[in-house]
Amino acid sequence: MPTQYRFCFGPWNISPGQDPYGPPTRVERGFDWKLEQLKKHGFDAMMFHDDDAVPDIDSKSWPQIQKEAKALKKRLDGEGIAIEMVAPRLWFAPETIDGGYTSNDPKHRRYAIERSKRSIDIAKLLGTDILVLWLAREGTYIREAKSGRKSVDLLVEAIDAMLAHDKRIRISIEPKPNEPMDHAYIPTIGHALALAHLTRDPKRVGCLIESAHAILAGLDPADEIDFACAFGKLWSLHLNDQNGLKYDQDRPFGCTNLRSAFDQVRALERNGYGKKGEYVCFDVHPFRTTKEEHWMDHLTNSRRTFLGLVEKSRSFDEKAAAALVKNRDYQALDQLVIEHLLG
Ligand code: XUL
Ligand code: MN
Repeated sequence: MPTQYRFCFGPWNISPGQDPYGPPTRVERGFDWKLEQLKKHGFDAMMFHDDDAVPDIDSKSWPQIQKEAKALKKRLDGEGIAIEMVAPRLWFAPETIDGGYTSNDPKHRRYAIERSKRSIDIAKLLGTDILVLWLAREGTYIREAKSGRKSVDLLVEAIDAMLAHDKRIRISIEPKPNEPMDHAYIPTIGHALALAHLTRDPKRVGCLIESAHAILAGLDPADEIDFACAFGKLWSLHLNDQNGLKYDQDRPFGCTNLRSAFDQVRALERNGYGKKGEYVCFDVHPFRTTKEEHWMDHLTNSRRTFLGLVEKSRSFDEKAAAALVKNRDYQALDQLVIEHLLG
């Protein structure tokens, strides 16, 4: 049976256009409007940072957080929208200035672990068993500032604390090689899955692949997908695109390299991604120039491109391709792919 894909994005993906050099170019909209857009455009699920679900989380008591999380769950249930994952935002608070789990300050490491446990409690209330860890500041600006060896131990210690906190939670590590750090400690899927094997329950530690993050690591996102799936560990996905080794661009899926997008879709198809209920999430942002009336186009276009490439993947002449592989005629194979994509 062909997979019926289900689609997801986060509230941060309807962003107002600020960058480090200039202010927003669209008036920031509230959560209600974003949820309305998600529904109106036929997406199935939303992903949340802990403070997307419960704003100003650090200033609130647990009973208050619980009340707001339950209200959010009721509301999304009423709208028929699933919650895909929760991710602790461990890069904004003053306590995470030098990293969360790998901070040199033990008080700050405790903060990061406590906040992660709280995110797990929120995930439970929201009905998802996936906690995503984008390890934003777990790295260094200069390498002498931290010990790489100690940092691995600290990451394992933190993940172990999370696994012990809730027997059902699954942790999806989202690797990224740089930005905001010069060098991150967990830059690739290989690193994430190796780290999983040092934890107390490797079965519950998997990964999330973001196309742009793989490209920033100089890797082919389709290979990262195949690698993660070989371990049965691809539990979530952030499709987007990236124009080379620059800042993290979060461009619409297929925007820069349509052929790479085709290869990613093909990898997802051959591994049956989505058949166990996994969602296809787009971690994309609108171009800064986008007008308010076009504010959802980066998301709907990414889905349209994805579905177009699913068709391209299913109609690819696999027999002809196999014959060319057998004959080691990769020149003709290359052209077969190009002409298939040209249509
Ligand atoms: C950062 C990134 C994040 C994570 C969620 O580059 O991709 O949005 O996906 O914390
Ligand atoms: Mn992401």
